[in-house]
Amino acid sequence: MPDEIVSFEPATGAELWRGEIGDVTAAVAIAREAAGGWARESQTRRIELVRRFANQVRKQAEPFAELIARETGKPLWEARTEVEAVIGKVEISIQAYGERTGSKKLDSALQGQAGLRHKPHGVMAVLGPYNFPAHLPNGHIVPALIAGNTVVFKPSERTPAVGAFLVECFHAARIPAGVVQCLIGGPAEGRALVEHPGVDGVLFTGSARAGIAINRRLAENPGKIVALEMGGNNPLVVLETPKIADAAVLAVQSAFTTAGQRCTAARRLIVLDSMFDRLIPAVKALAERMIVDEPFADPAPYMGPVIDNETADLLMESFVELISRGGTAILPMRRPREDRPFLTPGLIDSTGIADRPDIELFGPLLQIVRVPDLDAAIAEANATRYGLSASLIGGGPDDYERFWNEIRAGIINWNRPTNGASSAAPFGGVGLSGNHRPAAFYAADYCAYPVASTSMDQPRATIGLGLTEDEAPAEVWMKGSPKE
Ligand code: UN1
Repeated sequence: MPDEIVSFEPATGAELWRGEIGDVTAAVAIAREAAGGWARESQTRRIELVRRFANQVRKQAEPFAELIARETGKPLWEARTEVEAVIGKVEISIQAYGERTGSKKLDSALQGQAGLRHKPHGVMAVLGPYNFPAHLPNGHIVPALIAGNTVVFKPSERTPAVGAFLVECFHAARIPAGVVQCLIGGPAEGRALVEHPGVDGVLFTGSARAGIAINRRLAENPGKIVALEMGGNNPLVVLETPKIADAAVLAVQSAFTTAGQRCTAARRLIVLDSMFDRLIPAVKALAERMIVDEPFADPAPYMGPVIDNETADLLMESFVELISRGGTAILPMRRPREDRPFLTPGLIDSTGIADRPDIELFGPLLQIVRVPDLDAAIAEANATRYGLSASLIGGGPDDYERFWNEIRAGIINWNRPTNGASSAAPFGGVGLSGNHRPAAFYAADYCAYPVASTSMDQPRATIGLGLTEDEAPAEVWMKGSPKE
């Protein structure tokens, strides 16, 4: 077993970072040790500290963005938006904590007081993805800290440098080292962390396969809270619209932003037969114009490489596989450099494929499915075990109303992309996309549990019924029982 994790820049293949694999048991022990003190800190103090964290990130915004761009391969302009999202998360999470899990008085018919307050779970394990190596784990870490939990964060083994940088920003804000830790490791450390009895909750963002494995491992631990943010096979339906150029832009933005490595990326462009000949050439022309290059290139690229060569190999194989099953290449996906994971956007008409595989192909590959009408479009859009995001383009308000009612997904948009979901809204889906613990604005919900209380200053109690009147022992215990 290697005792180090090494990360390489996808764009160049150069080694970027290496670090020793962490000790799961030691990290959990430290987090447990810190948990009591952190939970007892005043709410005001915890909020002050996470605000200070936001300032730290702001101070380091440019080196942070450069590191994200290097380690993921995403364009620098996009890495900068990720850093902004990390900063923005703090105020949103403070507001969400108050709205979703604050304390309140409850109406009480009885004397005394009734109230609702929330408590932290204790030690939270956060398992991060590589596509947003800072923003998505941060979306678990910040709400967890505000609620009073301590955190052991294991970044993806493909993006450990960004994970370590993020945690250094928390420490630079003087959040104690034991309150949030970065645990470097691969799948074995992830498993050990999930199963560790000292961990009270597991907050995961990644593939459905890994999420299901976590769920299985915790099947006999119903007491651990588990939040799974998984993938999608997201549909983008295009009905009649005169705005062809805009529809094409929405399609390529939805499918190819972050080289298609977004859980919310459109995977299936479901288009009316009557729109096909107008829309598809426009989508193709736009996709052909997209610059694919290293993150710091000038002119700036739309897409960088995918995360590694193995992933690029798999995507190229998937493209070929779809063609061999009856798909028609509209724009073949290409790999301009054999040794690096750059991929140009691919478009396949998959209408002719009999059993289209319902899988998440995590890269710049968009399948097109032709349908005769809205009924068929909705049926096709729902033909997936996932249910994260879905968009409708064109049509009228009644079409959107129907689409909204009949589509099974946690994000349903009209004339907007499938991706770019707001941090100020709940973020999650149905089916294989999650376990009904939406993140973003609702992350507060899984970071604390509700405690209902009734209270009085003094014990004061009487029993009004069912007692003898004169304090004599009762002679009849049960109706009909023989008297002695
Ligand atoms: C996306 O749109 O692709 O804060 C991800 C969050 C969400 C993530 C969105 N805004 O969790």
